[in-house]
Amino acid sequence: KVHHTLLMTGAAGGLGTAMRDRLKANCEVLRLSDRSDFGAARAGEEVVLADLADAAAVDAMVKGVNAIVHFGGISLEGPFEPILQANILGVYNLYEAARKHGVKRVVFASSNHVTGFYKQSETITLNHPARPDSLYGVSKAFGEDLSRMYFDRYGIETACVRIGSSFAEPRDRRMLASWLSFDDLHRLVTACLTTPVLGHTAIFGMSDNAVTWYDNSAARHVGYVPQDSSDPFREAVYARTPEPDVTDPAVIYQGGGFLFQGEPMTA
Ligand code: NAI
Ligand code: 15L
Repeated sequence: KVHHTLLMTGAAGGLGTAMRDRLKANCEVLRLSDRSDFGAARAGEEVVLADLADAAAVDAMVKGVNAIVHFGGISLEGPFEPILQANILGVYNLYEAARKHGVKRVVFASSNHVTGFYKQSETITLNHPARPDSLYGVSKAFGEDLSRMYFDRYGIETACVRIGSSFAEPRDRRMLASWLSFDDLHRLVTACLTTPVLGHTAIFGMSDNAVTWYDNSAARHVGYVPQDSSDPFREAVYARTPEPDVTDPAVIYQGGGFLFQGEPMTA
């Protein structure tokens, strides 16, 4: 166990719930946080409720931890104000607290929506510029840039994990390319927490899917080796979902349906 006390934000959410028990293997004490109540601490846990927009609460949440897995925030496209509070002000508060309290490593849950305006016919590398598909995607791009500044200025290492679609199973045809199993997510977070020199890096978070839009070769130093694949789900997903309309932007672009949330597109 590399870290004594590990903080996981977003503990009440989907990934927080899935990672709660798994991350116990990575630390002596797992501190869990969310703004929503998710019940009492279990053995080996601490619970600190905090709204990410509240700098004082975030400071108290971060004080005394050795590393952070940051899942907390708005996880879908929607009105700007909550995104601003949770994902922009919130990530600033988190890094300020990390700087003040000497936390040296963060795993930041970024998103495939940072690059959602690349086409599904393209395989993108980590050197491709961001092309966010939504205000949500822009907020994650902000977190990626902010964390780079905190690395360059203060030496806080961060892996910006551009999670594809992390659910129990791939739900549709798009997720056959973007799916990240919970076990692979845990492998990826573990690699980010334990690789000797992380630096500042982005890394796409996907399982070993046959169809993929993502090339992680610029992040080999992280040592992430996925062991699951969406491939065994392919036939069942094809059988229960309609033939894709290849003129539909949700099928053309990697971000899928996120392009259609918010104000309608004009182009
Ligand atoms: P989720 O929406 O289920 O969980 C997010 C949690 O953050 C919620 O429990 C919510 O209460 C908390 N939260 C929201 N605003 C907050 C605030 N202002 N202060 C404190 N807590 C706040 O999302 P999920 O699926 O668990 O995702 C976790 C993280 O991973 C999110 O940052 C999301 O953007 C990112 N991600 C997830 C993907 C997935 O496939 N599940 C894909 C790409 C990124
Ligand atoms: C995300 O960023 C969301 O947080 C998640 O709920 C999924 O919608 C995922 O992307 C996706 O693209 O499938």
